[in-house]
Amino acid sequence: MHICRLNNLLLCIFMILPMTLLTQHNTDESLVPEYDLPALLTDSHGKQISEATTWEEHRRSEILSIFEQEVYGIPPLEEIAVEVSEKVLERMAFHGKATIREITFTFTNNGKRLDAVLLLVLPNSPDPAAVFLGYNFGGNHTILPDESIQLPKGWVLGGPQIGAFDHKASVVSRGAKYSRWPVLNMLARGYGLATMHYGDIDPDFDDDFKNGIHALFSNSEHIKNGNWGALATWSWGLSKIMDYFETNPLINHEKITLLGHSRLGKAALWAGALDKRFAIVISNNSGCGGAALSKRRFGETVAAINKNFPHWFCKNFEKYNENESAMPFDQHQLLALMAPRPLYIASAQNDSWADPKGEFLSLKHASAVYALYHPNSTISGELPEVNRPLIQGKLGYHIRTGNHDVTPYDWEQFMNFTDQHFANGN
Ligand code: GTR
Repeated sequence: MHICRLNNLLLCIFMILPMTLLTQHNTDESLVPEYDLPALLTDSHGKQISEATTWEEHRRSEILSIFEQEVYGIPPLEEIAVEVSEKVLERMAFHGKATIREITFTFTNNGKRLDAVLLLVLPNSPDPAAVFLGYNFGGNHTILPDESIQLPKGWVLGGPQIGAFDHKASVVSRGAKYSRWPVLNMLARGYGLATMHYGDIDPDFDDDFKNGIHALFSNSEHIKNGNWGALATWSWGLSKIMDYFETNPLINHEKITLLGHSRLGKAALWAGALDKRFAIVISNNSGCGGAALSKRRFGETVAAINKNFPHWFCKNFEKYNENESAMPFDQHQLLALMAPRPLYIASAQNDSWADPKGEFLSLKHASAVYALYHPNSTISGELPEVNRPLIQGKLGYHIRTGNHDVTPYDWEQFMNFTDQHFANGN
């Protein structure tokens, strides 16, 4: 079998494994419990919100702080030093179409240091480029076969399935994930790509909030107590990358599309909620703790995600294990925090663990906030048919055939959506 196909097969098994280990999860629509979604447009004093200004000045921050307190955790207030160094790897990549660079971010604090490497592919054009930004799972070297791209020096997601042995990256996986990052198509449409290995910011295992960027905040009681989970650190890293974009004249920092798949889709949504500089936000198969409504208890539940990944969220989120009905929030409110910026949610038909219908309903309910800005962004129908993208004003959704993954089909829709919004001036 071809090595990439073998990799993909094993990767699917690896991703699916946690689900099969959990016996009690529902994927039967008729067993979804009755649930009440917390109101989006009624504030904590029972006041109705009917204008975009009141949403923005008042209700939005109420919801944001619920998610900080109860789900992802409060970011540290302490500012840490960041130094950025750029290295050109290739000026005439893709037959002269693009330049490939590595940007190293060096974070220092409390005598500790962390390096994180961004791979940046920009079109060779005189105009500042619009850029897709997203974390990758296996290392920057998995995106392109180019031998000058360095391997992550630290922890990577384990397993021979992604060419990583003992949580160390290896050359075996160079270029193995190109299908998830169709750089040539992006360049053909004038876009650049910026991607970083997520483990550079925070390794994805439970070590009691000591490793990665957490270590640089080790004087903070707040961090030590587990109040800033890994998803929030990854989101924090995305904002640091955005700070850098603002200093680079080759990048049009007003045209950054932030996207993420699965756990990295959850991180992208939280980053998009906290940081309004991201012009467009895209979530691919982000599921529980991402786009999907938790109260449906379909596929992955709050208890399951906290059990398998105790380091992802803040400690308060555990209050809702087997107790979703007590949640004073749900994920439609997270999606609404992107308003009025364009937002695209993508699901996959076989990805019941991520609850495609719950992802769609979440977007549909969030559209009530978008409607305060643009009435044509209201979503009122049912789950669209597979492979029939729904574009409604600033909102987009598709459910495609196939498994939990990012495919060329997904990218085609993401680029169409981004083209449309950037051409319209946003
Ligand atoms: C699964 C996890 C999901 C999703 C996925 C991924 O094991 O249960 O929430 O995030 O991993 O990131 O691929």
